[in-house]
Amino acid sequence: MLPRTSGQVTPNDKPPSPPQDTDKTLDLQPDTLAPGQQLTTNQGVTVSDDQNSLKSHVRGPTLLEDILMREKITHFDHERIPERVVHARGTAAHGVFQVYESQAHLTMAAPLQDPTVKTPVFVRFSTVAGSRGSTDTPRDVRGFAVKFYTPDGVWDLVGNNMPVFFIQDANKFPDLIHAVKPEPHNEIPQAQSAHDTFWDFVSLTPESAHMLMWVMSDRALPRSFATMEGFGVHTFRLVNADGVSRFVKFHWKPLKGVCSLVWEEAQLISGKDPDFNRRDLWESIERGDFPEYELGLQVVEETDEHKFGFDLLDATKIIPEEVVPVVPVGKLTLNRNPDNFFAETEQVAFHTGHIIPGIDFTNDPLLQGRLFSYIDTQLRRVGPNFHELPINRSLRPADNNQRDGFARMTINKGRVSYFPNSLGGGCPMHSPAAAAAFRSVAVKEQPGPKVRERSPSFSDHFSQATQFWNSMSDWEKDHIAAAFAFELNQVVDEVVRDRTMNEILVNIHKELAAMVSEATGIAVSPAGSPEAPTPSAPTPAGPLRKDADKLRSPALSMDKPPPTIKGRKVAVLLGDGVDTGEVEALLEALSAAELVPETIGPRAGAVAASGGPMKVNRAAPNAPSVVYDAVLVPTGVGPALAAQTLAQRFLHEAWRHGKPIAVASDAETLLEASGVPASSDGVTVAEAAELAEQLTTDLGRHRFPRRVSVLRPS
Ligand code: HDE
Repeated sequence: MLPRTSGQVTPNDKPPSPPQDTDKTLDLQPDTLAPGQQLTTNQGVTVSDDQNSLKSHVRGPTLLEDILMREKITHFDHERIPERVVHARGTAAHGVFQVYESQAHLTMAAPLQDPTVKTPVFVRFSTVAGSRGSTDTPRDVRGFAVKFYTPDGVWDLVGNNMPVFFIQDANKFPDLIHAVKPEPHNEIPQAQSAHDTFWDFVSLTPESAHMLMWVMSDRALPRSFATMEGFGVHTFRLVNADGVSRFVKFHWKPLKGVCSLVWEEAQLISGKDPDFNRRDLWESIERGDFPEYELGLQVVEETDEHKFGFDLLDATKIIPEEVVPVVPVGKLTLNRNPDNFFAETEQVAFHTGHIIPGIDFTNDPLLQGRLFSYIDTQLRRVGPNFHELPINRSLRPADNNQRDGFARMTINKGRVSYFPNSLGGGCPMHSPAAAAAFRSVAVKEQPGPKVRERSPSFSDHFSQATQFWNSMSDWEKDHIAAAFAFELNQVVDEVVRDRTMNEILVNIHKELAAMVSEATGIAVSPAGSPEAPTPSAPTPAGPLRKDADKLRSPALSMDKPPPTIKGRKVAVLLGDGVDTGEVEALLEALSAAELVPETIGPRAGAVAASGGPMKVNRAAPNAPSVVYDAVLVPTGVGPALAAQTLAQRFLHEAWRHGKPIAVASDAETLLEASGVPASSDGVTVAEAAELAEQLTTDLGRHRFPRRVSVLRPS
């Protein structure tokens, strides 16, 4: 290891929660500091008084001499680093990755070799558009960035929860982001695409049609980071020890299945608990319910590169799973929360260019631009020695002739900082023969003139958007159409609204266009969709694919029951008069089903139960229904709650958002008062003994999304 000059830090005496020592955890320990007994300055001098500044007399002015106050306040003044220009809002966790079987036939990548090896990882999830302090649940793409600390160096797989992107060429990224971020004159709206500039840009950019379908679907509203997929998006390469290269798409499949919120719920959560996803991740790890994902590979032989009808280098396209199956090769487990948000989550620096032997790039022009952008942003945001920060540093010590720069920590010995040299014995020397050295795949590039052009193989912008629509269930289509309608109804400019309808939506599907037209009042032009390329678009679409209407990929639909409901939160509404035995049995049954029940009382503290005071977890005004997955009302509280507007709203919202509801027979009046039809799917009125079981069964469906028409709100 390189010598660490860690100043005043002492080994962390607080065990990580839960104890999970990976090589990276051990590597972080010398830099991890638990609070000590005595307050010191940054120079290690003991502080006598940290509450009062130094003054000329007791009511006099503060003295410039006050080194203690000046050190404290100037450090405070410099506490912030620039937030990420995109993906500013995020949260992260430590974990491990373990391959099921060696993939040496495909790749030399260290984490994919030995099933007995656990590779430490740090994973950061994020939203894209909002600032660092924005809410967790806007309609947005989620980042899914994984840093693998391998013996061959750091590998970053910087992906999203959607497998495609808005644009095909990195040169357009600043335009896309300027369009989606708050508008520059008034910095409104925060963390939303529902405004004129975003729709102006995308309606002029038909290549974004496929991505728009993903963003307008409930995929943009994950229930939990543990219930969303991850994708490397671009086609990468896997390279084996013989130098054979194959194309690959990386997938993360959550073992809890893919589950989302519904839009109205997501909006309410933004106010009630803006840290909803962050809290969920933190709490689930603290209680030992570790989020797990399988790494899946879609591998394509080089000889098959051109057999798909679209270009593998085009990041607006998926390879449907039905065409090339996603093969699960290993498991990622997130098992430890960071000790310090800033030092770890904020300072972690991902870069698509951080790869290791066994992985390589393709010519995807979006990926090529990212290779430039990420290192550039880290230099600006964290500084030239970002790689030395504990969270970023490689387990394999960096050893080269790069020197100096702000906040350099490594103390490089000797007089030699160049290569070749003889004064340093030629060290550190490069390794032309070492098997583990990184070498770019010797791809044969086609000769030709330099051009600023898009390949014609990138011009089919609508077929896969149509395929997405075709693959949805009825309620998913409703939610997508309602999302487009919501966004377009926030757009003021009539030209932008009309162009989105008549140059984008009608080309995706006439049914979608009709549904959005009905909800927005934007007329579908009688001329129909333009078969010719859009004249106003800088990257016009090619001719529409004639068989697009037949394309389907069932894997795209979220209309599937999740494989497990472990960790779902159940609200148990209590009040004075509940039966102690009944409530205890219910809570036990819910916990036995691996659910997380929380009792809610009319006030903090306890309710008067039959067996004496019964403590509640939360008070009703602090416990909105939107942060729970299901509701249970035991015997004895329904009649009193029926008269309370807070309780009525709780039940009604849970019902509107499709959540399972189970109430004791005496709570039917509460359902009535709340406007919840007792006959709805997923609503149970039963004897207490049956409530927990029925609720558990219904949670197996996640939600009952057909209860309310989101296109025609009641
Ligand atoms: Fe990023 N992106 N991106 N991006 N991206 C950043 O890097 C960029 C793109 C993604 O948790 C920035 O450290 C360009 C696609 C994630 O720290 C920046 C282009 C995908 C994260 C940047 C893209 C992503 C970022 C801002 C178009 C999915 C958060 C701060 C060519 C495959 C990582 C930073 C974290 C962050 C540039 C498009 C994923 C500026 C130029 C496509 C998950 O470098």
